[in-house]
Amino acid sequence: MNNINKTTTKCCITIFFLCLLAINTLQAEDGSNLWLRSETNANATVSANKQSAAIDIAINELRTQWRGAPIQLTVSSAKNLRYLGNDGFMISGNINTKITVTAFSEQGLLYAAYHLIRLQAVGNLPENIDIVEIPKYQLRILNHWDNLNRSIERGYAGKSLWEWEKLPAEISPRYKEYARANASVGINGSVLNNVNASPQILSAEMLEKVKIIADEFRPYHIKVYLSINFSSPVELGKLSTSDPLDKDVQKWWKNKADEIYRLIPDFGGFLVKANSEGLPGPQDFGRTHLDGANMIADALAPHNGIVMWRAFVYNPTDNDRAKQAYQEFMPFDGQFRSNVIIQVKNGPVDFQPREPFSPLFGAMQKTPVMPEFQITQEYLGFSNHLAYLAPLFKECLDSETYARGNGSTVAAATDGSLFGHNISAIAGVANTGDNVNWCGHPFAQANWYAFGRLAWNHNLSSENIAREWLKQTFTNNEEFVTTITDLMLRSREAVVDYMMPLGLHHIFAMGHHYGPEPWCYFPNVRPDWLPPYYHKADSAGVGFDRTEKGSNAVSQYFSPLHEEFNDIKTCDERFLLWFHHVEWNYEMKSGRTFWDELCYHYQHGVTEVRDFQKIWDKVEQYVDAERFVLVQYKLRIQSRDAVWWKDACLLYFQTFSKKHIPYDIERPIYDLDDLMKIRLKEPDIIKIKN
Ligand code: BDP
Repeated sequence: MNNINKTTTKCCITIFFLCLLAINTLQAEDGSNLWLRSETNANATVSANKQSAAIDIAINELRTQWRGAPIQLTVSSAKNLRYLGNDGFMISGNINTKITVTAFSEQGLLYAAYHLIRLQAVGNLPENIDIVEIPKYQLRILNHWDNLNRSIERGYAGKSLWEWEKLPAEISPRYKEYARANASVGINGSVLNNVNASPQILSAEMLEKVKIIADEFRPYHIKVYLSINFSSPVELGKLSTSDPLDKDVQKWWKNKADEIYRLIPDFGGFLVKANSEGLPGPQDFGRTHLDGANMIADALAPHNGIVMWRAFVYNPTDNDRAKQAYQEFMPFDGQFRSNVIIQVKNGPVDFQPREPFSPLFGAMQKTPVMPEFQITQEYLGFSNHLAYLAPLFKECLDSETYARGNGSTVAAATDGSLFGHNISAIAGVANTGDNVNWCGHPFAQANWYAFGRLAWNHNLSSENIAREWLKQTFTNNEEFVTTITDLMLRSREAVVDYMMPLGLHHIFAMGHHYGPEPWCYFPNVRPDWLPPYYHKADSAGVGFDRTEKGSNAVSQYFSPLHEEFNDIKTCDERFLLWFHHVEWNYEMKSGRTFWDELCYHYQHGVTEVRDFQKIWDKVEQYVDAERFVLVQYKLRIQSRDAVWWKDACLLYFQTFSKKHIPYDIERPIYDLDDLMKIRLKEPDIIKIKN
């Protein structure tokens, strides 16, 4: 570029930013403060009956942000407060005269402080307060799929927050900021490393580093957990086997647990992915998941640690992948040690934009089971697409399992209320990274927030969570909040529509899972890793027959769901292709043929995102320029991607249906042949799109 051009360019850029400033006088925000943006000059009067690191935090948060009557914090071990559990609290009083906060444990005071600050920030404080809050799940845990080299499996917001290379000497200020953000929404645990775990995480050197992070988190009552690799005794301990029934192996795990607890006395426990997707596990030695889980549980039991054993297991057999977790785990129900909890993904396959709930929820009754959600949007457009996930989480939690008749929702089956287990837990695969705004997309922060809020109270509505998040993260302006809440509530359904409507699933491009590749086929790849396994399109129709005549996955659900899903006439159309191979001409409830309905769903997804762009542009006056432009930019990507998805899927399925796309639907703008040539690698997507 010559100099004149350079100067002109510079001038243009300056004028552009001046214009932006003139249009938008709100101070630019980089999103680093998340939803914790209250002014900190309140100078409130706050006192407590005890002193501790956690109580100091509670006092400091209130002192700097609370604008109301003096607050007295009381922690008391009185018997009549036991029902509050470790995390619950009571708040009473009048916001103009005096407020009393009481808890059984210090962390209750911490959560109460954040509760009060939130109520104030969203304008929901009644004059007279009388609140009792007890979280629904005891353990509310983030799972980080972070590798030791700081890459993040399925992470779309930069590198891992854990700076292993600098630890233990240098301590990033973000450890505390992260802990604070979690505590503010009630999250109380973090699994620091990837479920595809390196054995090295348990080395003495790494444990010294983990200890530092645990120390940073402790005042915020975030417990640290680690994912372990089942063959650590061989890989790290140089034993000749990792057989769970071998005495030396058992001893190795006991010693390892002792070593960890010497460093981290409140260590939470282990998360285990075993015999899944090529990882080692007890079955390598002819043992079972039960043998493996109980052996690890015995090592942790003396320290009150727990084992979260994942049910995400499947093998390339003739058997329907969606049935395998249930088949593997149900026979062991009731035989696990009391400190084992089975961690089950929300759906039977894998974090798809929509799945029915996993039939293990409700079916496993004698063993505690915890739901695992994915907050990071591996299958929902990464950090490029705006998809508010509270509706997805709630769709699962509110699903009726019929395990004990009406009222046996997934939430009730897992929060301890239905089956009375001693441990209850819920996990979300984190979407955080070292990006300045933590999550990549400004709206992805809402999913972290929503996970925490629902883990605390799954009865909260998606709408209220969105409203409170928006008010704290952007502005209290009612027009903004109402308009964008509506957009958020529509956003996940829009993604389902332009990616995989009507029960379609796993038709993603191989590997990165970003774009569409329903045609993807390699002769040497496991069939259950390829889209045709899931959509089974042919000239007759499309969809996976899981009815009694097909794989019979419907039989894993209680009556009346079993029968409802089994019958194409009664099956919820949102799950139609999940359970049925549907003929192209099948008549849908709308009166349209199935093919037409499919086309309209894809179109609807595209139309929705275009509408989101318009809506966002209209609220420009309420948003600072930095975040406004970023969201606007990401919505453009999302719009283009939605058309890409629609064209790819409709053109591909059309090769089977041989039907025309209804004429009132936008014509494809891409050629199938060209779309089939796209080969994105994960780093490319991040580079191109960010
Ligand atoms: C799949 C992800 C893979 C994870 C796996 C899991 O593609 O990266 O390792 O889930 O949950 O969805 O273990």
